Amino acid sequence: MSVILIVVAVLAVVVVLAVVAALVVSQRRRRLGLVAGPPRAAMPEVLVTEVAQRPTLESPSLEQRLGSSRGVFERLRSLAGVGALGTDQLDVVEEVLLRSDVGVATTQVVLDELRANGAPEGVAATVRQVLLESLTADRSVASHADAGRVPVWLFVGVNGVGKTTTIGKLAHRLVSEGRSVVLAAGDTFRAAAADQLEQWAQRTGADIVRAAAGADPGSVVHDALGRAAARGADIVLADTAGRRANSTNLLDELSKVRRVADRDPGQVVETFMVLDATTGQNALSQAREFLAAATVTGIVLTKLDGTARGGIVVAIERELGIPVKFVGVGEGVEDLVAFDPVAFVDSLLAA
Ligand SMILES: Nc1nc2c(ncn2[C@@H]2O[C@H](COP(=O)(O)OP(=O)(O)O)[C@@H](O)[C@H]2O)c(=O)[nH]1
Ligand SMILES: [Mg+2]
Repeated sequence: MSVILIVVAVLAVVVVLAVVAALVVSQRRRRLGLVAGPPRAAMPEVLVTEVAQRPTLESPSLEQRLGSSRGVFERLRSLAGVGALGTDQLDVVEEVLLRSDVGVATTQVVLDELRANGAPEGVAATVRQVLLESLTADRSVASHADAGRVPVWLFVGVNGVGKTTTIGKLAHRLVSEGRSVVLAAGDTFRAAAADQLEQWAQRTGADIVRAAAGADPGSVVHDALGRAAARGADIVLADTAGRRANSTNLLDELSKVRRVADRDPGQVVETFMVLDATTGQNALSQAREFLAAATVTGIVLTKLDGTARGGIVVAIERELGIPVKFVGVGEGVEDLVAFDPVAFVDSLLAA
């Protein structure tokens, strides 16, 4: 019995000594920085909440993309609802609308409405209603041709507005819907233009027909149609040059490309004029030049993310009488949206 007690006592002493030795060693290592210190204190609750509210990695909302334009409307959003507006308030409305580039005509309609009926539900609600009433065009996009023909979307517009990028984004959209797409590198002004389109083809899985710099753009489009017909492709997206020695040459060239694209087996079902929203009212004068040469069926307004003057959408549609069908809101492949007036107007005006 006593032997057992002695053994237990010895074991106990050994265990205690081992624990003490371990503690001493670990203290020393910690002092030497060999082991991580105790876990940091938990974040204060306020910080943790902030972290949880940080934007996710998903693509930003339209409201975020149009943040600069939305900022211009801030003063207008804060005007409360009243039966009749004072001169100061009407001045604010006028200034905001003109700064946003919706144009003089639409601004006048809003002011007339506010003078006549006040703003019982708030100034933003009245502006929303007037803007929506002026954005009623048919925005449907044709993607089918007559039997046996290949539908063509033709893209025109001056250099740098975003034609090639828009074609890339649309190719991505069409390919992900399961369509087979052929890109025609009709901007033969510089080799880099076809290289840029080729990168989009590789990125999106679209097919591409290109030729050397200086080649006839009509023949590139012709070859693309031949390829599309032979392979039973669903659609051809044709890029064009945005510059020539002079604008008469450019417009002549576009008419020629269009004639080729519309000849059997091709059929032009949409001609998109691409305009850069950051050029504001200049986009309108550019557009008028192109309208003379091409039968434009829709506008793609790019770079709305890069301007505070997003109201230009309203002015362009009103002045040109051509529907805005897509808007560009960034440089990424997903950054093109079908233009939806309600989503657009709400992203500027909703509280
Ligand atoms: N921020 C922004 N940049 C754009 C948008 N669309 C095109 N871009 C940029 O505008 C520049 C010119 O585009 P590009 O497609 O080469 O124009 P093109 O000369 O008309 O073919 C490029 O740097 C594009 O990334 C857009 O919606 N938002
Ligand atoms: Mg280009």
